[in-house]
Amino acid sequence: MPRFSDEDRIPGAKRSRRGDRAAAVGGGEWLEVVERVGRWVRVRNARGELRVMPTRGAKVVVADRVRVTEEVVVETAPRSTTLERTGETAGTRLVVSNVEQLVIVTASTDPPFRPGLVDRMIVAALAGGMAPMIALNKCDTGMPEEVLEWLARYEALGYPVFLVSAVDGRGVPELRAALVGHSSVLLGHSGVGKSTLVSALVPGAEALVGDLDAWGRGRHTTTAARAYDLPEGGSIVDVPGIREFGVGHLPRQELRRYFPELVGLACRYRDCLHLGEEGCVADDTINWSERLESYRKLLEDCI
Ligand SMILES: Nc1nc2c(ncn2[C@@H]2O[C@H](COP(=O)(O)OP(=O)(O)O)[C@@H](O)[C@H]2O)c(=O)[nH]1
Ligand SMILES: [Mg+2]
Ligand SMILES: [Zn+2]
Repeated sequence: MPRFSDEDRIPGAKRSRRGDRAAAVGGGEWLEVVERVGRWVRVRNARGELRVMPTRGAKVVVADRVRVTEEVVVETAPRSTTLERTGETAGTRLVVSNVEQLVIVTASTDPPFRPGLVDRMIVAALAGGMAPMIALNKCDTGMPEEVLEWLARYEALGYPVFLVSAVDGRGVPELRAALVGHSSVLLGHSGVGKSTLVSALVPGAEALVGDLDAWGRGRHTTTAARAYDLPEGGSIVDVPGIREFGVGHLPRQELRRYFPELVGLACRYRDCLHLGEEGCVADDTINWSERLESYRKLLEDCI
């Protein structure tokens, strides 16, 4: 059994009137899921008070708004955005809901920068209704020219790029400015520094990480997705290191929509999949060949 008290609060928790209004509609209480570990969720009411309850089979993720009667989740509010991933072992999973921005956290060498993974995360963000942005963390350990070139290309596509260090603090004010007033999720390979960044952005977040022990999980590892309030307003969700991040749940005809450079190409056929079909101009038009390769590789897994 998790041990949490009602005094358990997220630093800077803001009162939201949304919950009060909605509860009047369905009966029971509308609560916001701020953390999920296995079959348990930590929820928050409109006054910022936290408590823990079992999901009892309800499919809920962090940032869901749920209606609860007698400590049972009976309804999940429609989601404004969804972040889904497909893995070979786990199938398609919902990672988090209702967040506006997806911050793709990367490092240049530890772990290495992987443009293919960045491409998949951009696709997942756009497909789920989120705005993607990229943070290169660990800039205190160097910024290889090759990685900066990749990032400049992503920036040219319209995705904001932040060069940060969670350790020496560089770039953190700029990143913070992009997060304030919005809900965001940090996503990236394990070890890129997501949890360290959360600590740099949210004073007191570190203290909260240790209490995962209460769920019977190990210390120092992020085993749960968890939402934190920014002191200046807005929230960020830290999710566990994700090993498999596929977008194979997307339909083949839909994938090209999430590659802006493929939209509006003058191919002969309007439903051209840009695989080099007759009259396809993708190879002649796209000068960033790795992105085209990325698209084609992802298309193989699409349904
Ligand atoms: N040099 C350096 N190390 C960092 C930085 N951010 C995180 N780290 C280190 O990288 C390791 C992984 O960080 P963590 O936050 O657990 O990564 P996560 O798995 O993405 O949550 C830890 O040893 C951190 O101390 C940074 O900006 N610079
Ligand atoms: Mg972590
Ligand atoms: Zn084409």
